[in-house]
Amino acid sequence: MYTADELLDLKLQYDTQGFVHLKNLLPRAIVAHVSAAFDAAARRAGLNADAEPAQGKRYVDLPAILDADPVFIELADLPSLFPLLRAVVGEDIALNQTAARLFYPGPTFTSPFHSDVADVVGVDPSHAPTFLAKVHFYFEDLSPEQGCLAFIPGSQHFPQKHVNPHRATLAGSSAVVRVVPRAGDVVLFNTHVLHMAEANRTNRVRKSIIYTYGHFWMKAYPSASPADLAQFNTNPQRQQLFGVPLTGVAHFARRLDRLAPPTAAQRLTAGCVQVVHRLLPLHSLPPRA
Ligand SMILES: O=C(O)CCC(=O)C(=O)O
Repeated sequence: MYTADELLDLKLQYDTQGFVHLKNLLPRAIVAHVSAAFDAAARRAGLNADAEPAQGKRYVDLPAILDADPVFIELADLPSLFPLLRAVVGEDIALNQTAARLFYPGPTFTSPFHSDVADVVGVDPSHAPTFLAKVHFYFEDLSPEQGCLAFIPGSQHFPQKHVNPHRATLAGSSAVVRVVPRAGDVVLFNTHVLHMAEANRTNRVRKSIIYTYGHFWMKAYPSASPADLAQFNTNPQRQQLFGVPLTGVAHFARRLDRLAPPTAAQRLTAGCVQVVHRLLPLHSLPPRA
């Protein structure tokens, strides 16, 4: 667990550099459990995680990983990581997407240094540092040539097209930082910082778990919630994280620091507002001054 000062430092690093490499963050038992559950899920999907590439595919994301094993639910709000996630995303944090990925030996499948959100409409991600954060969890040591992440630190602040990602010599630039993770490490980054996965030049598949966090009011991918949402009935933090709506609480008002369930009066008011909206068509409302 990080102290309050360490959390402030990590958030400062995230805000300035756009990413943080959190070494040895996952407890050993979790690393072993994730590794076994990942391989079991791969086998169920008909893949041998340690075998040759699937025909023509550079990478495979295992389906419905949150249903595959309870450990993948645990990863979503791991006590050693979650306070930092809350700090960098905000109290309305919710899971937006998950992936359990096998990246086979060969060239990269990602675009050269890119932002995930450069084309989003209505938000300027260079001025929205809390918009979306991504976590790559590693449960095996990677070698430097095994499809590691590379970043251009601070580039999340740049205007569009400030960097030409196709410049042939960019990969060798002194501005580029590569992260070589070991089992138990986590890499957290702002999805707008310029980043990419490099080629996997080894003969071993790269395995990772990738969770993206946004805000409760955002539309999440189906991969961000397990099939059984009733399992969170007594856990309001997870209800928020996995996108369970609550009667009487607006999507824009969900906050981890306001987890108390709505009072009977709030539920009644919300119900009345809905009834009034249904009964009164828009044109019957008095015109605005
Ligand atoms: O390393 C990967 O699997 C993908 C890297 C990437 O571009 C991303 O996570 O957005």
